[in-house]
Amino acid sequence: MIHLYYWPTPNGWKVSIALEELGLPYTLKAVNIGRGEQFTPEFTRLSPNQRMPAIVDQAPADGGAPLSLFESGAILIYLAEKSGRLLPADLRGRHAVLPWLMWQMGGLGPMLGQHGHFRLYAAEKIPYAIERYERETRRLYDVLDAQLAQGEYVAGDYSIADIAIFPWIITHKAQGLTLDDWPHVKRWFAQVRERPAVQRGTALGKEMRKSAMDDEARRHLFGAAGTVAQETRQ
Ligand SMILES: N[C@@H](CCC(=O)N[C@@H](CS)C(=O)NCC(=O)O)C(=O)O
Repeated sequence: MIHLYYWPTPNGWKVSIALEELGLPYTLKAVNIGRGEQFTPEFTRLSPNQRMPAIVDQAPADGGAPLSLFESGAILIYLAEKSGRLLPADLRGRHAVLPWLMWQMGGLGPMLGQHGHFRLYAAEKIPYAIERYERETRRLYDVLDAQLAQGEYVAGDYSIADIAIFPWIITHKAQGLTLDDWPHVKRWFAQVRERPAVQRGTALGKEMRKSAMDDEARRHLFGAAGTVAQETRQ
């Protein structure tokens, strides 16, 4: 059994989708990031970066003590290796997938995260920041579109690279983008969205997400600066 520390956001969906795809049994442990549960001492022991997702595998393959992991990319590799699926074992297949996983972790996720923040959530709308991250977001979509022009999935067969990237593409409307600008991404997105495991993974905990971005959530997620700016605006 795997304990999944989770809140329904793109980084959380990567792991819920992978668990559903792999059919691994798991128990949901909600981490309400809008209420600061990522900062508790118990959760910090599992995820020193105080971000979800995290997992604890109660039955790791070596038969040893429960194994805990943070960082969604590392978790995806672990789950793929545990089940021998979604990450090819051969040298070339494996190292076709891993660069795209790292591209998502180091580029697509952080840049879209910043774009979304400055566009939607920042109390002060700073044109320079919005334009800078929108330019980078569009460049990354161009890169993904060029890659998907060459094959059905991101790197060979459907893999943890697709699973890492897909949840961030879900956010395209909130990012003010239309997939019509990237036809190969649009085709791939529609295809991946049809997968039953993807639908189950992204539906996990949907009801928990009802609470809006209120002042308390802003304080936990954006810190004192966000709160001060918000209060000044009122
Ligand atoms: N690189 C990390 C990023 C995780 C991350 O940023 N999670 C966000 C939600 S999508 C979070 O926990 N935010 C809480 C906060 O900002 O305090 C990963 O991929 O696991």
